[in-house]
Amino acid sequence: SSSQPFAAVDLGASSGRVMLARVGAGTLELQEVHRFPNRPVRVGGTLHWDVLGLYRGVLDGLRAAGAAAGGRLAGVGVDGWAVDYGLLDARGDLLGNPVHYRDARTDGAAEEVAAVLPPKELYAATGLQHLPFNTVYQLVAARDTPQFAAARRLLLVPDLVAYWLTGEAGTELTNASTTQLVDPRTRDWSPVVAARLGIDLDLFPPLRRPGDPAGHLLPEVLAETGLTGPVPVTAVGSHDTASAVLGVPAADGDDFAYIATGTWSLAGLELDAPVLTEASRAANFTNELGVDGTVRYLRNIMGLWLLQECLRAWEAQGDPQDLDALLAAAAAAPPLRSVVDAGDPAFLAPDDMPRRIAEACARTGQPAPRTPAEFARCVLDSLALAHRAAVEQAAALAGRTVRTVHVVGGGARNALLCQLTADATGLPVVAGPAEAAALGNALVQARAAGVVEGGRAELRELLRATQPLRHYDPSGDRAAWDRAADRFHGRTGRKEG
Ligand code: ADP
Ligand code: LRH
Repeated sequence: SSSQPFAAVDLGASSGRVMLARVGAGTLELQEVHRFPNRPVRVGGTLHWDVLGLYRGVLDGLRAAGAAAGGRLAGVGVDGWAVDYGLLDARGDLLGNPVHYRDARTDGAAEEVAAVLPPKELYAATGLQHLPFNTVYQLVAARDTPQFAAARRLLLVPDLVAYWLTGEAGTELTNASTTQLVDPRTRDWSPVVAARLGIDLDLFPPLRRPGDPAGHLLPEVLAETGLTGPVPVTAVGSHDTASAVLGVPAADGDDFAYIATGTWSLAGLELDAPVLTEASRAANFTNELGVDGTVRYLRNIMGLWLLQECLRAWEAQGDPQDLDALLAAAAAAPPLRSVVDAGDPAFLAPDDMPRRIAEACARTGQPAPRTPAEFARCVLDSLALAHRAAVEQAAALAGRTVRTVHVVGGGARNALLCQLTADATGLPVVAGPAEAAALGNALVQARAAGVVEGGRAELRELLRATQPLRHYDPSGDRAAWDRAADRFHGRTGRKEG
């Protein structure tokens, strides 16, 4: 048929990938052409992203995409994790490696900010949940450094990659909304917040929106990747979660919640307008901006990071685990034996995760898991409970009803997590696509290129028609989940509304 090849670059906290999407009327085929690990590096006491290593992976991926598509690409889009940035000097050269949001440099920054802009006012102006690593806190932590003094420009990570590919600098709106410097009502910078915090908004290149043109691959990039120009680059929902939410295969008119689960679980609703109430702030829900004028009303949950870090610890101790076998054993382990608060900042930094989980269980008077299978079960039960709390509270705070839960991202491949999420919420779960972010990325490009037409409903219809999905009905012991939810909320004080 007359489908067109688009490359979606998707940079996750655990891996980067370049996906080739062939898109046409009624056609959407996704092929993984290159995946590369994203391994942070601690040096000089600071945890960094290896951003040149990632860019190398992007170039290799574009070469592979071109090879798979016969040397020609109809477009490229870049999305990635939120909040982090690189600084450029007056010549446009990168000043140092971007710092990882899990680095400890932001310790104490929230208190510093609160002293000049109280949390209630900051929330009323930006609608952003408190996360200790929001870009504003990173900027407060960085602003007295010599590097910052030399900075003339700040580029969020996906925008930095797009800048290297094209030579053109912009700030894509969905990811800009995670800086805590954007007003979700105007969908533009908040000059008031920036002024109060002494942050110079001129550091940010001009805003662009998903679907806006973002330049063309530079000659040096064409040479490096073997591609034939011109290859347009299009701004997509450059926050990976914004692209993933567009990639949710909901039917038109569905009352749905989504859970984008990978390194993080981002659980919530798609809304037309932000919820900026004090109850919403107290429950720590965020109003990030989505594609096509939407608001992503959600809460960050620690996610499969808990499992990733357990696996890393066991490997370092000479006890590497096979994920499939581990999940099979976890499915057979006793349910709801002990649960931890998957929102607890104690789990944020990289460290010995099994030890921290065992400590959290001991602190709350529960038996500590002993075997890898018991740890995995504890993590997945805890995530399912946190998913339930976020879905229920988001619905209550936004005054909405939820009838279906869509699980997208790498966690959609985890059948046990999907089933436990159905059991805990008491709602049917539709799982997939696992690469929702890449699909959302490609769909925005294809629409901008005129290859597909329509709004979210039409784009999602194409997803439903083409992507394999799995269905999970709630099963198991409802009363046991209700009791666990009560215990869990009682302990963490997170039950709101
Ligand atoms: P990120 O974008 O944050 O890097 P992903 O969306 O790629 O994360 O999700 C990665 C996670 O998905 C892994 O940590 C793992 O727990 C889970 N995952 C990936 N593949 C599978 C699989 N085949 N079975 C079970 N879980 C999987
Ligand atoms: C997921 C994600 C999430 C952010 C976090 C920093 O990859 O973008 O939405 O909160 O990374």
